Amino acid sequence: MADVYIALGSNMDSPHQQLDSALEALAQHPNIQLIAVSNRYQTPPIGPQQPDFINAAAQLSTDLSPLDLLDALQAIEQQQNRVRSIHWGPRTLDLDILFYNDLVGGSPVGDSLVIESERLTIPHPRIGERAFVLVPLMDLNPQLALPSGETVAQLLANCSQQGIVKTTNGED
Ligand code: A4P
Ligand code: MG
Repeated sequence: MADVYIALGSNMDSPHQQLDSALEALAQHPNIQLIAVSNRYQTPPIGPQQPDFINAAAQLSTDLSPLDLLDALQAIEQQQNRVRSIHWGPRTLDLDILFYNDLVGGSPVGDSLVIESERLTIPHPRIGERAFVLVPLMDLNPQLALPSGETVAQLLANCSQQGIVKTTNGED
């Protein structure tokens, strides 16, 4: 089994509903258990000019390999009409794997797996510089660490949180 943290983001077509549907799809997946979900945050866009995002993070337990989990997340993105066009541009749903920690008998084996393959980089390469990822992760586990040893809490202390606002998952 693995203890996994993912990022959820949307800035098109009712972002809160996009996150609701994604979380429902994750919870219903036979190989995925949804352990915890962070607060949701409205965040200014990084990249081209576009609407603000709604971002959140979730902790999952799964027996899927990292690549099988990526397939599962991309299938959920596809179900929700994700169209890949502009790099870093607007999207109905983005699901990224942040950390993937192997567990044996329920206990952590160590820090996150480190993977650098064509389809997958874990930990996600831009965690350290993105408050829209770190702020939701803080809700779940401030002690998660990059291979450098820097924790989510330490990384966030060096990041601007300007414009990030906690929201309720009500109206868009
Ligand atoms: N890929 C490699 N590693 C991973 C991983 N750990 N998790 C590959 C998921 N996918 C991973 O992703 C492109 C390819 O990355 C995938 O096919 C997979 O094989 P994508 O989702 O199709 O493309 P993308 O999301 O446009 O690119 P990327 O680089 O993932 O963008 P980011 O870094 O996720 O940025 N501003 C705010 N405020 N909030 C946001 O959520 N998001 C982005 C997207 C830009 N600005 C934002 C936000
Ligand atoms: Mg992505």
